[in-house]
Amino acid sequence: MKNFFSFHDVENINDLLANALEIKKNPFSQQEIGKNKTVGLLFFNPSLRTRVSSQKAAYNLGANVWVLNAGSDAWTLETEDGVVMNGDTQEHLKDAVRVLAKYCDLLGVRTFPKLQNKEYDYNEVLFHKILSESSVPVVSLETATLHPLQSFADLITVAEHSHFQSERKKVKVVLTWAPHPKKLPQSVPNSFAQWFSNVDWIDLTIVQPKGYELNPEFTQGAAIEYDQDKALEGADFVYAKNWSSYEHYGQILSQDESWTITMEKMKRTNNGKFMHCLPVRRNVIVTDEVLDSDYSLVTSEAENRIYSAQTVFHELLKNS
Ligand code: SN0
Repeated sequence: MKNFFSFHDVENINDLLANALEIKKNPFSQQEIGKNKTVGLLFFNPSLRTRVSSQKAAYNLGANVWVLNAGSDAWTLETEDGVVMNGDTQEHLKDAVRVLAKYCDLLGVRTFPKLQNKEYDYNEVLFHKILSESSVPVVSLETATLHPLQSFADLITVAEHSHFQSERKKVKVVLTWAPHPKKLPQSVPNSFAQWFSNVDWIDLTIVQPKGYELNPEFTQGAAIEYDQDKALEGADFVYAKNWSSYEHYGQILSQDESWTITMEKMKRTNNGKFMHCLPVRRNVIVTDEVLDSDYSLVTSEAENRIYSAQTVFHELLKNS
């Protein structure tokens, strides 16, 4: 692994998962890996779990950490090349990244999509500019189209709550669209689909209203449904998430409350568990009753963000 941007950077998912479960059992056993090393975390967008779990992951490895919120506590960065910078932007992204890479051995970066130009977002222009200027490995802390550390944490969580190894039976995971008042990225569901459709002990179903189909590049191998009640039948895990339309790019096409996950809907499942990456809009995506019940794994997923980050940082720092 040279950088960490998507599932394609993982050589063997079952090995990476086994490493994460091992690291979780013994999180402080590899402190020599991070000795005299620094992890830099650069945020262009807000964060709660990603920021703190990445810090914790680095500390567990014995590394130092700095965090910079480029959106609020740094110079306003210019991202376009070749511009005459006589306006509001104060420093070019190129210069900032070249310098920041000198201050760390690993650079984590968060960049959200603007949801205005599909091509710009799906070409991951900002992330690639950062990658090309960084002299150290770069880890995605969520980009315009993917959120791989979240998907990896979700996979750790599903593995911990599955009996797949003993029963040799596939686990049914349902990714369902749910309503939301704002237009949100497709990063979390794209990434979830990419990871979960590539794991041989998982059967993934994706259910959404018409017009909310994700980019097929990420959903290959998953069953695609439009009837939520039907999709939930027999589910072992229900992963709810809102996303804006990919086809009608960035638009909200529906706010249909009948897609909110309720206890009644959870009862259709195979005693299934509820999952969401957080932050969650309570009683919009899912009811309080489900979130506060034993069905909910959301806090465990967030806890596992430490171990997904630590496993990936470990892979990248061990060679640096
Ligand atoms: C982000 C998203 O990609 O959907 C981050 C998820 C890890 N979520 C939000 O932006 C939610 C914001 C809101 O208004 O609820």
